[in-house]
Amino acid sequence: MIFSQETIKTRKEQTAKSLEKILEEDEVVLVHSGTPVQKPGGHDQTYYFHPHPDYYWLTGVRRPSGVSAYSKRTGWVDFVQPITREEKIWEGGGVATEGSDLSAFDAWFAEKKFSRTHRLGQHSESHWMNPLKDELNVLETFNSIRRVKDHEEIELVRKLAHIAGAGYTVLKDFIRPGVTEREIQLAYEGAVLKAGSEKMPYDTIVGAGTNAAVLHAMPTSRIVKEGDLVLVDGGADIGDYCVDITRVFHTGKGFSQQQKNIFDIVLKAQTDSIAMCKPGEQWHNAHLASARAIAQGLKDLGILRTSAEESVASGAVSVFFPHGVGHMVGLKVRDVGGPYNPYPKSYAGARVRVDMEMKEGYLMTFEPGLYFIEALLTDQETRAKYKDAVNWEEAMKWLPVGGVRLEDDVVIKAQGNDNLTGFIPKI
Ligand SMILES: [Mn+2]
Repeated sequence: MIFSQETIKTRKEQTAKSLEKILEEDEVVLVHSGTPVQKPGGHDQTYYFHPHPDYYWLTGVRRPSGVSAYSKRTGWVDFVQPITREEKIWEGGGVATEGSDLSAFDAWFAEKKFSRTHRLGQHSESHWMNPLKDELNVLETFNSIRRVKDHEEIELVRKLAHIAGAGYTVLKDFIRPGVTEREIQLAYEGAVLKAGSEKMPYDTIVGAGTNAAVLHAMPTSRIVKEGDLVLVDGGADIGDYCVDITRVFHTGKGFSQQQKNIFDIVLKAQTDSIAMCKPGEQWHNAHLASARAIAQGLKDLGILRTSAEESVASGAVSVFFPHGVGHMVGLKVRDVGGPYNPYPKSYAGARVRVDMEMKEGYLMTFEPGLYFIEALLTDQETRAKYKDAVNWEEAMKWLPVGGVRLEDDVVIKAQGNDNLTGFIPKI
């Protein structure tokens, strides 16, 4: 168990207090762990099991099939799958967890005769009993607590930041002309796994030269050339908790003037958004702060023709900064990001999926980026839309830079945000 019993107890008490306000006397909330997914044609093989984050956060238990039930009448009642004989033989046992035997659940549930059941976590389709809007109410009550990270969560992520830091330290010397993107991936992942990461929280992104402009660049056999900028977006993971970090590297002799110009703009975009993001602030204002810095920088370089304000208002800046400035991170790389929002609004031309007010204790990534994406710069529709706002001829000259993204994981605080990954050098 990563989290102490005391922390788990606090989480349950806090959740119960909030659920009490919205539940009727005989309603129940069931939080499900989920079941492993079988590999197609894999017979007895399953994909690596991740307990549903809602269940894991609440219980600290990683076993499949568990159910935590809450009602005003019963308080929290846990049902867990006992460790089987097969598990002991094939997998070496596992950690026994507290709770009633799962086989007693059906009888318990029938006996309580709850008037309504709300289900959270991963459960089978046949368990779906309530209209969606009821689920959302319970889910939002639950997630509003989960969004605020507790002390043990923050300390775990801080530890992960140092583990990832070991990987970035190795890359500083490793990235030289002649190595491939794949070798960079292996060097990074090898270092963080050695340093204590259990697995990678997401596919490590490595982009050299123009590949740095590929937002989700998967490492290829491309060989790093003298003067290439290399972008690496890699994390570290313990118990599904993670960090999400992006840095850029040069090949040993420093950045070219063009690369440095773009780097400086992105660094300012990140600093500006982190500085203005306080409890009570809307997250989309952090996005706008970064967009403004990028728009101003591109105006100064003669790549955008319109003023920073105009480029943000028209969305022209999104030709170079096409994604949102960040997301909630912690328990998985996309942690509970905000109330269910199927129709995200656009800000500065980019769809910003996380759109909510910041609270003390939220853990957010700040990852502004500035890219020269050939597909976008040559797209006829984009060119027509921002015809006069962009100096297209000038923009094309910057294609070899690829792109720069800088990403850190920051705890929002009333007095000075806590950048957990900020100690990892930016250059
Ligand atoms: Mn990210």
